[in-house]
Amino acid sequence: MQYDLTDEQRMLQETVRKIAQEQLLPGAAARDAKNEFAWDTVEIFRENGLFACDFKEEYGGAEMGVLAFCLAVEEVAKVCGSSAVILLVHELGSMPMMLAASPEQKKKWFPGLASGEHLVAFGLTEPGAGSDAGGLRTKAVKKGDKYIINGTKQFISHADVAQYVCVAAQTDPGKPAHKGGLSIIVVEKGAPGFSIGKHEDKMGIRGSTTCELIFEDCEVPAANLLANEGDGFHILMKTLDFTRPCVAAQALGIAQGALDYAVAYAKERQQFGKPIISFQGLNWMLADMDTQVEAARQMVYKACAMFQEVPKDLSRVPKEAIRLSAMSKLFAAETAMKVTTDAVQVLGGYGYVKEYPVERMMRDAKITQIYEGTSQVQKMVIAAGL
Ligand code: COS
Repeated sequence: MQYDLTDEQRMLQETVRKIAQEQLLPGAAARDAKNEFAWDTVEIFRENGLFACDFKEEYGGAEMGVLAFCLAVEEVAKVCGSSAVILLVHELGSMPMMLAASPEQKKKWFPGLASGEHLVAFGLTEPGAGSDAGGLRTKAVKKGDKYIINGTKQFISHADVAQYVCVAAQTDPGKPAHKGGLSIIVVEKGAPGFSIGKHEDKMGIRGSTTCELIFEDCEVPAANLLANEGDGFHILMKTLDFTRPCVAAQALGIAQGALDYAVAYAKERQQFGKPIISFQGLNWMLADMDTQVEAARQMVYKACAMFQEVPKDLSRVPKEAIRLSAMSKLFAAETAMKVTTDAVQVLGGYGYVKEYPVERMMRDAKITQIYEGTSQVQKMVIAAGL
């Protein structure tokens, strides 16, 4: 396992940094204020081939791996947390397919996903099942060559704009979730009986939509089942193991963006006749922020390096990789919240108003402690490995 960046990864990092600074930064505040899905970001990602990063070349992907993908997420998140979510959800929604779809299914779904023509969402959470992933109640019953799905999903990012949603459902309610009770079925936009319910009005990442999904006798071809009936819980857990470092990369980017802004501000802002960065109380705070961000980066890159290859047998994902995935998400998310809060403090009154970006960054950081497993769930995963 190696996590020094290759020349190819550094080139991608520099390219995405330029795209983020020149094309995403100018609209970041407006995306937050508008509170609508950021199609302008999708266009920029499509034009620059960023959705392709982690797809295999045979499907039109760039096959650069999850570390490269996370470098892109980090650069985007430095300037716009909402735009970073658009990349993240694409990876999260595609991951069950990457891990468990058949070659025929991949051939059908991946070219449109790699180009970004189609978007995809991940349908796990329900009103009664968030941290308790196995407690979901949506049901899918096989009838002939179709599944009939009934239930409600909640807090699903981008399901309103996605072509596909990977939906987790009970296919054998008599069995516990992790012993064959759940399956993952790909529901396509426009499937009869599938509709979008309420849209959430969120604290942060407001350029990304989050909504409720309603399935009322929704009919889906049985051919859209991933792997075998009953494999669902395992696919879900593996998906989250693979994608938590990506959320960690978003948290890392938000934290670095806030730190950079706070340092630049502290050099300019004069009080008591000198720049505030010359006061030890403040520059020690910046030193702590810098140290935390760098520690988060090392964890995120190391976790990503462990997930560069998808093993053919998913039960062989090393325990060490699961541990690092959860640790990187936990540490980077906690760092993002701490560093953005401190960045607001460095800017004082200016930090508390919307004219300056650290206020938005602090709101955007909060979700990284919650989605794809709360910080408390990451501790459960880490503790389970001890
Ligand atoms: N990899 C492989 N196996 C795993 C696993 C993983 N990451 N996590 C759990 N398992 C296995 C366990 O080893 C256990 O198997 P055995 O019964 O054979 O020992 C089985 O799955 C059940 O494990 P456990 O009893 O710990 O499951 P729980 O449902 O109680 O909780 C957590 C597991 C909390 C880790 C899981 O439910 C989780 O990740 N929840 C958070 C979900 C989430 O992120 N939600 C956010 C929405 S998605 S945006």
